[in-house]
Amino acid sequence: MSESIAALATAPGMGGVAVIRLSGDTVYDIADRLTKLTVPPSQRRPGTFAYATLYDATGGVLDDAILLFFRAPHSYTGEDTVELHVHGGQVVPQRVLERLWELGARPAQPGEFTKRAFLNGRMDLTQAEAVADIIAARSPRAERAARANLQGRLGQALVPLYEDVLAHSVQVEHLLDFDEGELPDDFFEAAARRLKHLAERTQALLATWHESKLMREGALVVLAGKPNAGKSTLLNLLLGYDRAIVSNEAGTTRDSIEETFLLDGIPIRLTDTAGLREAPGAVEREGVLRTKALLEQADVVLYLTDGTTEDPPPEEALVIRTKADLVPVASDCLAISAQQNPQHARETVCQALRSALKLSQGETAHATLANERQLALLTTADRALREAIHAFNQGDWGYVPAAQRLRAATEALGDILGRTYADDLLDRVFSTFCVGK
Ligand SMILES: Nc1nc2c(ncn2[C@@H]2O[C@H](COP(=O)(O)OP(=O)(O)OP(=O)(O)O)[C@@H](O)[C@H]2O)c(=O)[nH]1
Ligand SMILES: [Mg+2]
Repeated sequence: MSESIAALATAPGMGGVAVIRLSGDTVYDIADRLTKLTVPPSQRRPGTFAYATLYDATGGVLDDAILLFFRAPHSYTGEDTVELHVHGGQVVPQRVLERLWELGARPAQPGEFTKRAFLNGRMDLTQAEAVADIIAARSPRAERAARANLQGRLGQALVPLYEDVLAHSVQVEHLLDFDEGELPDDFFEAAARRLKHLAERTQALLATWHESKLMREGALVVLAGKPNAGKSTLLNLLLGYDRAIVSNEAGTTRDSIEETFLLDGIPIRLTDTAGLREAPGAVEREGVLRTKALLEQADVVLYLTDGTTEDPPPEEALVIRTKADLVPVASDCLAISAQQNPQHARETVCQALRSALKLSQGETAHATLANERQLALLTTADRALREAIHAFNQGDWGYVPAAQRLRAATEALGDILGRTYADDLLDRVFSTFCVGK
């Protein structure tokens, strides 16, 4: 028995149409009682729709709506599903939902429709997570990566890996029953060699995390330097509009300013700061303190210097010489003139950022890890594989620990896909979803 659940699937608020999704065993009884159609919903063919008036308990009209009919297992959740397209706004969707509670449905938990899709075998756990990622995507590139995972790209990389590790694990368990004398001479060496290939595959997948994380969380890029170095000018240039005040007065920017722009689909949180100096006033001094705190958090510090002062840049900062039109520049440094050649300045800085952030050129065509859960489990699997290799390299007395590490690796890989799961894992995964998805 699967309780019937309902929720608003569209964003609440003003809108032409609101979609209410209803899924579970009793949705056709509910839909029959909600409408007075001559051919009631329960008699309709799946994949069709009907225009219907919806009624409250006293026979009063709630709304007129379009109803879409789905039958298990051919629906998103894999259960009987009715979708109601009602008028949007503050009142109608709420009243229709209240009527559905009267008729026996209950409010869906966040992500519960997708959780049911997973439990009914409509998708693996990486695909379920990809649904939330599509909704959360902040750039078209992040959306494309999530869509690829929804279509199963990560699963397609993981399933064969899981099955190969499982096959090794089963084989090793089986051989535990034998005497060492009965094993082929090079057995341990050969096993270690085969596992090494598997570990290479886990490591290749682990390496996709860097870019994936940047795609979802973006990078913090801090513009720092002495007052008047041209930080705010560069911020405006990169954003493409005049966000910060620019003036030849030193100490113009006092509070930090953060705005986001997309670089190859990666959200760059660009932060302009108060120029670093022994500030004369209390406000500017506070600004300088904030700048110093930001330098600690930055993924990349762009340290701007206009060549008029000798100022040692902070460690690991990317130094950019500004105002190249005014003061001659040594040929070996990264130099820009935002005033004379803004196009070139912008491209130079973007190129420097690409290499500092180690962004690969072009679209990601391979499977990528999508979140910390997947990363933690794959790291566990990778470590277990390497420990198994190490154990095999110890010869026969490493045999039992190797078998145990292979079991651990299999389990971790299976957990990523949701082959095995505990309820609290599912709660954690789906609680981050929107209600109605
Ligand atoms: N000639 C020339 N002047 C520039 C260039 N870039 C910036 N400036 C000028 O330098 C002055 C300072 O620029 P800002 O961008 O305000 O400098 P800042 O680093 O933000 O300064 P503070 O906010 O005071 O720390 C302004 O008068 C700009 O017009 C450039 O490439 N060439
Ligand atoms: Mg400034």
